[in-house]
Amino acid sequence: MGKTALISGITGQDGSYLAELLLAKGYTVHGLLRRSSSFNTERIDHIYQGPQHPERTLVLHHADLSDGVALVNLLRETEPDEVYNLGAQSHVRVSFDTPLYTADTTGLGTLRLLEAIRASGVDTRIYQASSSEMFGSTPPPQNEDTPFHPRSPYGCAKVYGYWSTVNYREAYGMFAVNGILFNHESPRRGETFVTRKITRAVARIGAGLQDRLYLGNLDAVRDWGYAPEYVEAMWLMLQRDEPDDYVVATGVPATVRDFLQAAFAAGGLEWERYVRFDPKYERPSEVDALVGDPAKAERLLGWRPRTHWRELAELMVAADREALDAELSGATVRIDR
Ligand code: NAP
Ligand code: F7E
Repeated sequence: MGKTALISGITGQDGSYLAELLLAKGYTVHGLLRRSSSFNTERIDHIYQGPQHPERTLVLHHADLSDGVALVNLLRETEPDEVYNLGAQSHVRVSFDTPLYTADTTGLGTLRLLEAIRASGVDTRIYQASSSEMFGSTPPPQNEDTPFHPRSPYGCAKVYGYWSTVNYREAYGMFAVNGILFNHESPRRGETFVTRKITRAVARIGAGLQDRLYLGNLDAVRDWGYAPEYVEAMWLMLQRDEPDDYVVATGVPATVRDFLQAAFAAGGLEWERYVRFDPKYERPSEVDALVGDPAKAERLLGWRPRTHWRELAELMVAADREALDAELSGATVRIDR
């Protein structure tokens, strides 16, 4: 019998790659689907199996991290071996506009899921999607021992989720782990995160559909990796004998300006001609520099980053150009990247 997993956030960037990975490993995958007035399954449509599918290994269930009872029912119904909590209001700038909602979904949502595991009596392991945003203003390099100093409602909510996860491990002996992941991107990255906003603009400017790109702080330093590689680390953490917390990062710094320059160059464009500053995209308190030290994950999980920011910029520009060409010619846009 293959294993069973439950993923919150399966419709997001990471959830879609993780679902692919687990299906390839022979898992039955259950995904938590938020009710939306329009379709929100674009990232997983290529692996979707309808209710009439004879041997379904991917099943979606309407539920929400704000509804603790629904989580208990879902756990009882699916009896997963592994739970991956990837669901969150994950946009840092937006968290300043919706701080209470972000705290409820991203922070308390984690506690609801942990408590739902206890209440359901299901024997399972849980992965919590913790974030480098928890380090905030503590200078790099950041590792598992670096003190947290979050700089946004999102970062504060993730710190709450982190410590709740540690507490359930210590208090109840739960196999609960935190993956402290640094920024990771892909052609499936949400369109309002800075990397995708840039690579999508390169494709649109190249096609004559856009002539300006408005951005905020170009001096911020980030450690950008490739999302499909990062979901492998999530899975590896749940295969260990003992639960623990791990930083997942490339260790290679770049500024937003570096990424911008590389992406526009990949599109044969000079960024200075098109990019303008708009303070709207600045944060009330910024995280200046995040650069991770993945030594522990390398040593104990055997995980290593393979793709770095410049290559990432190039592959994301290529994917956005391909998707736009397909869209303009009326062909189906590929999502299986
Ligand atoms: P994402 O693309 O924004 O996906 C977030 C997912 O959460 C979506 O499936 C979304 O559903 C779901 N969601 C939002 N609110 C929910 C709620 N109330 N109940 C249930 N599900 C809800 O994020 P991602 O980049 O894949 O990141 C995955 C996780 O890792 C998140 O927790 C994020 O905070 C964390 N993280 C991300 C990074 C990164 O660089 N990508 C780094 C560190 C940590 P809809 O599709 O319906 O909106
Ligand atoms: O911003 C700057 C911005 O929104 C990166 C999430 O996945 O990673 C992500 O959070 C940097 C910041 O990602 C624009 O000020 C400039 O310094 O792409 P971002 P993030 O805030 O680092 C962490 C690890 C997570 O956990 C989060 O879930 O880019 N920046 N101009 C801009 N950012 C955006 N979004 N838009 C701009 O126009």
